[in-house]
Amino acid sequence: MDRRGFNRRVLLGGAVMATTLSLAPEAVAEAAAASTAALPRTAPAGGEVKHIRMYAEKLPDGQMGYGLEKGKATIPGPLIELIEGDTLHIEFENTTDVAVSLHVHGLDYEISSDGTRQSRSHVEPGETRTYTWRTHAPGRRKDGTWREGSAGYWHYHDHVVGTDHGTGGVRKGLYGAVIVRRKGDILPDRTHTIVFNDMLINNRSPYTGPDFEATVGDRVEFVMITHGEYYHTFHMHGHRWADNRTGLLTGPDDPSRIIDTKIVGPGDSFGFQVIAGEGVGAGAWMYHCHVQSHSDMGMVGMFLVKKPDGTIPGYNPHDPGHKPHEH
Ligand SMILES: [Cu+2]
Repeated sequence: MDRRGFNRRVLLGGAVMATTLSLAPEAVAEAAAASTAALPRTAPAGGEVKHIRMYAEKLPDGQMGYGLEKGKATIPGPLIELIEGDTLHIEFENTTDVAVSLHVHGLDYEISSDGTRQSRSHVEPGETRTYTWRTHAPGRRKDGTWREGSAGYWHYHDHVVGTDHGTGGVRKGLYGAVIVRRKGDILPDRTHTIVFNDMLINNRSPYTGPDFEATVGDRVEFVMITHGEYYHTFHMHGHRWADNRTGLLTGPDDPSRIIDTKIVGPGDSFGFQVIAGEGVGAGAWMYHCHVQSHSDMGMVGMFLVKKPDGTIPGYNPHDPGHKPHEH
């Protein structure tokens, strides 16, 4: 925990204790318990200039991926996290034998970082190009109107493999998640990326997950992206979220709808955080596309929420329970 988070926690803890004196005994006990619970960490102010290297690679199975190190490309590509005000320079090397690119949604970039053939911002085989992504905090324009900030659950993908829209690159796995946070946003314990790409999840074979592990009480964040030809309904069992920028309610008066399904289409992205097993406990909680024929064809994975002792009630890892069953 950073010093800022620690100070905040101490101050809030003290405030809670001070106000408990005039409350009923059960309220005092509850407040005391709350004061000992760790408050979530929050995003600090942005404004940093960051540099990373990124590679586009062909994978042994014929798919393609982005990676931060040579030989370590993954599908989805690396999760990129920024805070409003940050700038990211990506020195991008194409190790493949076809032209590739990096095109991002939601962030600020000049046309030279568009990642398209049409703007000559793609990268030929063996070549390197620096893409620059900028972000900004919300604020008032000179004309008095309000300008949104960059914060959101966004994504990047190839825009040139196969066609001038990157249809071949996206199909083969050239995509990944970008999170831009706002100062003060709650930080998760970990983040997972789920991509519905045509009828597959993260380009894996049907019925092979991906599965994600957590322990009851963990604050887990999901970024959900859709690519390909189809519309889907993302659904997670046992957990809900707010249909807003962060997936979290900002307070008792936040009017955001609480949902556990979301209709998604190609190019979409959203994200949310859950407290693993909150109110429902440990379990092998399915997430899947809720279009029935899609889930039946294997668009399903598991959110494996363990008890503190590491066990998951009713779950046998050798029988994952999400393989097709005949009835
Ligand atoms: Cu679907």
